[in-house]
Amino acid sequence: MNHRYYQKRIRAAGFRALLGFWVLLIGGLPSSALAKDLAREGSETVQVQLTEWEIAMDQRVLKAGKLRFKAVNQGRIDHEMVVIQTGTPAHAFKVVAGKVVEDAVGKVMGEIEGFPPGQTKSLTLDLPEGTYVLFCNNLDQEDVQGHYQRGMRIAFEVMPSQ
Ligand SMILES: [Cu+2]
Repeated sequence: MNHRYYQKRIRAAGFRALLGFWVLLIGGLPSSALAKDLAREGSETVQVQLTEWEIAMDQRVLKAGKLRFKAVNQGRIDHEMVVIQTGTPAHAFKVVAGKVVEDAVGKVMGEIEGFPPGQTKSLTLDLPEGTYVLFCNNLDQEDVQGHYQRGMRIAFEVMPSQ
């Protein structure tokens, strides 16, 4: 009787160890997936900082392909981020009533709609070789000058991926 009791205890312990192994294995999966994601992010992410009245990028010569623009609003008011492919210099865009006429300037590749201070938004774009401008086209109520005119614009270049 005593002997059978210990056999049961041993089997239960073995089962618990096996269960623990599976919990570890399954629990370990998301973190390795996250690590892979972080590694991928590191090679393709462009950091963008939006403030009054300036836009900064951590890299301005990029490689063609999928690029993740991670924009942080470090200002005190809402800002947006528009990416346009254009041959026009960043300061020379056509502006009507405080706003850039986007279609007249080049090809809009994508945008992050206006978002509040303190927030971070991401946008992934598949960009071909070319010259680009990243800008904010917000115009505050009852203001004559838009954010673009106040300086929220920056040029960057996309090189062939070779
Ligand atoms: Cu802005």
